[in-house]
Amino acid sequence: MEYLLGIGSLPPSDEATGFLRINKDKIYGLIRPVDFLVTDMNNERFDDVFICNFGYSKGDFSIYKNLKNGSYEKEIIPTLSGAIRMEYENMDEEKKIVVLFAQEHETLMICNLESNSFKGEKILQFQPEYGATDFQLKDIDNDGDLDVFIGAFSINIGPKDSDVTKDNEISWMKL
Ligand SMILES: [Ca+2]
Ligand SMILES: [Ca+2]
Repeated sequence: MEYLLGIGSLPPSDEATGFLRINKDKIYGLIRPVDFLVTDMNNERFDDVFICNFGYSKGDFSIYKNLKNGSYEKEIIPTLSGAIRMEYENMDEEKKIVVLFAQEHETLMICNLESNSFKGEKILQFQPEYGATDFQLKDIDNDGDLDVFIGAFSINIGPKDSDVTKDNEISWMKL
């Protein structure tokens, strides 16, 4: 399988001009998509796709369910802009989707499959100026439970414009 993700508008925008090409099929109308993950989430032998539609003021994290005829049906998990990265991992003996939202929401969310539909649960949230950019799930202390590394680019604004300072930060938290 070959995949190509097109962001559409690179500068901040709510234009739905992004796309994901899957071999000869295409999912159109994506709002600045920046990450995707392919998996057969309902074990029907047809791959479904999770997409981070980062957007600007609008955006979402969604699953596109494979309708087995070359088309996909979108189901929004949360309507929230800034979805930037996701991971699919075994947690508590279940496969779960973990999604990071930037764009002032600065939120880490776990999505669980309930009654054939995904529900997002917020597990961490930072200040709007946090500037989350990336994360990784690793069992850092070898206790059998995944922990999370979060990379952030925060902007601390001082009393004058000239006092703007920028810091890079990596945080580590137990999930
Ligand atoms: Ca499927
Ligand atoms: Ca651990």
